[in-house]
Amino acid sequence: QLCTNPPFCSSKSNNTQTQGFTNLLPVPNPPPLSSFHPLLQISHDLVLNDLNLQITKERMFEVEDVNCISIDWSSGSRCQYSQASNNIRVVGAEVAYFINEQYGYSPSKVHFIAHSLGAHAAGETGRRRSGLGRITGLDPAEPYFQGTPIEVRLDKTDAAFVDIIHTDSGPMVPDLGFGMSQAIGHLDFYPNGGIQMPGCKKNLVSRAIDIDGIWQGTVNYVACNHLRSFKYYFDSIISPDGFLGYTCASYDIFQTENCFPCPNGGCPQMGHYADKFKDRVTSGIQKLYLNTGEATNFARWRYKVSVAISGKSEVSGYINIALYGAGGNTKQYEIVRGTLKPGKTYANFTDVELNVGTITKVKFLWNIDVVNPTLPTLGAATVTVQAGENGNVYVYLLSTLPC
Ligand SMILES: [Ca+2]
Repeated sequence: QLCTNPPFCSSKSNNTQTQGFTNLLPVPNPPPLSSFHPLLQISHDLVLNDLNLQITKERMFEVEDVNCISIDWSSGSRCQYSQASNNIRVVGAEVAYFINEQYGYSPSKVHFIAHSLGAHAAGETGRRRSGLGRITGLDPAEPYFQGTPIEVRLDKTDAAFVDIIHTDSGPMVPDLGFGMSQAIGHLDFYPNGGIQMPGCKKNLVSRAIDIDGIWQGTVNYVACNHLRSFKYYFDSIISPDGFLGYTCASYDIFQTENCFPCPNGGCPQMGHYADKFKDRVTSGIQKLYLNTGEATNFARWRYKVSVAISGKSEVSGYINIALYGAGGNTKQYEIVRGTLKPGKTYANFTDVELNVGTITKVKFLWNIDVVNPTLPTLGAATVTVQAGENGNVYVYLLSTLPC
């Protein structure tokens, strides 16, 4: 059941170099590049394919000078899940051998970006070859791994830095959540709560009761949530200040209360730039929450917007705002809808589609639901905007409200 196809090895300066996997030859002069990113993937028709890996490499080359190696073990993964999950031991052993014997790179310069079962194969490599620099686990597979000893699965002892993106962490049966919910790395990101991703339909409820049946059944099932972890990583490569993760006790609390703004030490970023935070990881930081968009580009930036209004009578309507700054202007986002009462402050978090930077202007829009012949007016409004990234506060006073 071993991989028979060669991996695809390339670097920015030599995008066509290829080499077989099971019959490796020593590389006499490996390019002296800054680091080395093997992409260890699960090649499953509906999960990740060669095109995904090709475009990931090309995007990586836009931002840094690295060697990329894609490891194709599709012939070991396109079988019963129980067999595929055992095959990761062999894949992990072969890749450990490859790093040890063939390339002569310091393991500390190796970064695995590994999806699903591939994440545990990367963990197996790290168990056999200590000193790996980094493993990024993209929605590591749950069945046969969640709740197991650390020798069995990916964990934070497998590399100097282990970061995880959870995107399909609902239960496997019956909700077909393929990914682990357990936090297993130095930093575990749960975008959108980690279970249901915006832009994805809900996972089908499976009628199969055993995992092998479900795995085989995925030919009829598009693993949208499971694949999102990869897509977020892909977008993060070109978002050097996006995808900030906020430490919080749960996603519900993140949505409604004050796990905001980032503390003085800053927030770690989900995805490619997570390792900028590796020297600041403490035991109090592990589970991180953030929201994303529902389609590419998925990066979002979080602001808290508070609107205090005065006036004589309450009205029914809504308030929208748009932010303007050096980084551009955002679309309109709704802050409150319903009964607007004078004297009350309405606050909401909003995740906008660009990093506004220093805010220079806030566009404030409000409307009432019904035409009222008595022309109700709201009085002065104070709009306060706080940026999640640095806690900076911007206050705007409107002397009169449009009506
Ligand atoms: Ca491990």
